[in-house]
Amino acid sequence: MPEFADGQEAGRYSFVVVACRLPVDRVAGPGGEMEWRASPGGLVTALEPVMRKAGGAWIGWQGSAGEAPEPFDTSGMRLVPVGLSPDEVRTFYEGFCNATLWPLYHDVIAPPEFHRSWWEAYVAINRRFAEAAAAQAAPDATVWVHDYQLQLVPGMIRAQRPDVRIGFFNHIPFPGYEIFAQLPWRRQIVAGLLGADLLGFQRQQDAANFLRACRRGARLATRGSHVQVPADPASPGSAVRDVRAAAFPISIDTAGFGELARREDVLARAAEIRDALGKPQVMLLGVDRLDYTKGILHRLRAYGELLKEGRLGPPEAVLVLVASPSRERVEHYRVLRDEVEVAVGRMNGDYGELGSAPVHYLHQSYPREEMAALYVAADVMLVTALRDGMNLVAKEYVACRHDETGALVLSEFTGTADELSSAFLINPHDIEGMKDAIMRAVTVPPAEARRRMRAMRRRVAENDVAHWAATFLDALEHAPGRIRQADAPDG
Ligand code: GDG
Repeated sequence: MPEFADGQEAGRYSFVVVACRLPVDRVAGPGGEMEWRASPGGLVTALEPVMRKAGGAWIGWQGSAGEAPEPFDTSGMRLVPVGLSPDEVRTFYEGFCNATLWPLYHDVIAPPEFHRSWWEAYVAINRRFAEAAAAQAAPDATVWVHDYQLQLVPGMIRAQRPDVRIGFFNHIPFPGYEIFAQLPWRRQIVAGLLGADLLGFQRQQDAANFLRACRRGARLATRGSHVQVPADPASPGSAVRDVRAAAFPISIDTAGFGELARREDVLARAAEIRDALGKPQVMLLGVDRLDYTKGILHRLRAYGELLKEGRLGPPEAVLVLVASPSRERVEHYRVLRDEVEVAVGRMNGDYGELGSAPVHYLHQSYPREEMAALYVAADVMLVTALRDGMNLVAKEYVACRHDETGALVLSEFTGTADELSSAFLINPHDIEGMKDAIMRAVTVPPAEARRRMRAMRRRVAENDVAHWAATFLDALEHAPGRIRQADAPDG
């Protein structure tokens, strides 16, 4: 085995994924014993089929505080848990990740908090992930690091293991420089990311924002989608390493959702859902993690006004609002939950009748089968995010509509809107515009609905998660990554 920095030996895995979360949660079973259970979420949904196929190691946190369990094998991959203490969950995960970076990167919809102690935790935990990755990676391995929780990891791995090829994918937006510049540690974040050979973003705009942060914040030269990074930071101006930053819009397991949506039990459940709702003519649906970026309150405001104006309402039309529990210990999420529940309660109080409520609110997580049944049952899907890296729910809905019926109301501020331009696009801040779009979706003539749905289904079929991963990994394999003399910059 070759040896690297600190006398470290190379590991065994030629493909290593590093993500904040493992694709499983450690939870208490019925008898109180701890067991592993597959966990929902955007990244897991996206990467699981790819990992299974490639085989390899996945490094991540198990989702609860405590010591890391021993690595183990499951579904054809090695899972390597990283432990976080209760204090680290508070400062790193709930703090710097979810109360600093998350709001900052989502256009400061909520005010980000800056605490130096949280930053120190971020550095320490990123190092822990980087060390675990460096220990698992075989000589010349490919390492794929994911998301905003681990932006320092590419640089830290490169320092230990210059032999490996490093890709990074950012699942959430990368903000404009005016917003990013607020971050007291912006220089370190850019330097950490530039440890990668290839940086993937959801939209062109996110990649452009990052390239601008390199020019403005780090005073680095860019040419097209390439950044020239000094190979030796101690002597800038000599040899450079090329890092590419480009858009790779993530997608879903389109065929998997399509199959689910054809299953007898799922179709029967979809019919049962409509019966339970009182057989409405129109079922509207919203499915999100209960998160302030998803525009749930804006959606409720528009729907509430439509109820008040008598343009929609039970028993003809009902809204099912699935808000899966998320980050419940972070203050902004607690406040949001209260606000959503007050709004739903008020609407049902004002416009409901015995046995007939305008909103069916579910603060629960469901198996994939139930999600598919909801998508099959719904006539109109409402995706009203104020800012969203991509939004997989919108794509899942489209993938489940085999008969080409159904309508998607989709916020312009999602990455998905760049791809699904045949949706009813809305600005969720424009309540009147959103109300009109909802009414157009509810009353769309069948031929127009079919034309729109067919175009969206074509796109989701072409760019599924396997295509996304293959495109990224192919680009990573061909990323320049070599050290050479600097070019003249774009200016
Ligand atoms: C981040 C970015 C980006 C939700 N509730 C349940 C459940 N889900 C699944 C959905 C979907 C996923 O979780 C949510 O993905 P989204 O894309 O809608 O949003 P985020 O969680 O915010 O994901 C986002 C994504 O990463 C991928 O890059 O698109 O912009 O914010 O797949 O179906 N799944 C199950 N039960 C639930 O109750 N089984």
